[in-house]
Amino acid sequence: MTILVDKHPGYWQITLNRPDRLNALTIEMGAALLAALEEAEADESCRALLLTGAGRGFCAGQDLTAIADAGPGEIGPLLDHYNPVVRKMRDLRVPIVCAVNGVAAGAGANLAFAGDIVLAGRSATFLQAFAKIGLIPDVGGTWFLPRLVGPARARALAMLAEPLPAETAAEWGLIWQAVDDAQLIDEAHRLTARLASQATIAMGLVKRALDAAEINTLDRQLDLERDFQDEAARSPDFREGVRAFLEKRPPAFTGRRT
Ligand code: T3D
Repeated sequence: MTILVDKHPGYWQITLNRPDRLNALTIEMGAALLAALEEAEADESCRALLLTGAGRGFCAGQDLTAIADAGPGEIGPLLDHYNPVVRKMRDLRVPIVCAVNGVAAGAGANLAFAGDIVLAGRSATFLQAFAKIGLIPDVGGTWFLPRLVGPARARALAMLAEPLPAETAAEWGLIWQAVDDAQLIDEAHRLTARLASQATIAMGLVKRALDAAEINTLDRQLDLERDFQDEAARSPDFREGVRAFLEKRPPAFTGRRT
C-alpha cells in the first residue's frame, strides 16, 4: 500500500509508504492520499492529521521512473492528480501537522508546505529539485515559497535547487520547528493530539482566514473576520471555552457544530 492510515484517538496519521523510492509520488499514491484526506474529513471523530513518510525520507517528489518517457503535453496533465491533494489539504476542516523525517524534494517539499504546521528532523533537508531536471516548482511551490520566505529566497531556492537544512528552514520561517531526529515523531504526535483537542471549527476557520488573507485587502479581510468569528462563536466550543475560563479549568472542546 502506497499510503498507510493509522487511527489514533482524535486524529489520524497518514504515512507516505514507498520507502525504497524515498516515498516518491505516483498517480496511484496521489489518489490514495486524496481518498485518505476525504475519508478523514468525513469522520467527525478525526480532528487533526499527521502526515509523515516511511523510512529515511519524507517524499522525493514525482517518481521520475514513471515520467522518464513522457512525451510533449504529458507532464502538465499529471499535475491534475496531485493538485487536488494540495487543494484538499488547504481546505480541510482540520489542521494538518507534517513531520518531515528526511529529505523532502520537489513536489514532496511542496506537499509538506501545504500542511498547517511543519516539523522537521534536524537531518532533514528541503530541496526544490525541479531546476535540476528542467522543470519549475509545482504542487503549490511557486505560491508557498515567496509567501513563506519572501521573493529573494524563493527565487534562489527555485533556481539553485540547493538542499536547505531543516534548521535554516526553521530560521527562515519556511517551517515551524526543527527538532532532534529521535524526537520528531513523538513531538509530532504530541502536537497533533494537542490540535485534535482544540476547538476544531475555529481551527478550520483559521486555515481559511489565513489563506484568504493572501489575496484580500484589509477591508475585505476585516469583513471576513467578522463573518468567521460569528460562525466560530455559534459553536458549543466557544461557550465551553468561555465557561472554562471563568471556572478556572481547562476547556473540554468537542469539535462539534451543535
Ligand atoms: O507533472 C508532473 O508529474 C511533473 C511533476 C514534477 C514534480 C516533481 O516533484 S519534479 C522533482 C522530482 N524529484 C526529484 O528530482 C528528486 C530526485 N531525487 C533526488 O534528487 C535524490 O534522490 C534525493 C536528493 C531526494 C535524495 O538523495 P539520496 O542520495 O539521499 O538518495 P538516493 O540514493 O538518490 O535515492 C534513494 C533511492 O530512491 C534511489 O533508488 P536506488 O538507486 O536505491 O534503486 C533513487 O533512485 C530513488 N529515488 C529518489 N528520488 C526518486 C527516486 N526514484 C524515483 N523518483 C524519484 N523522484
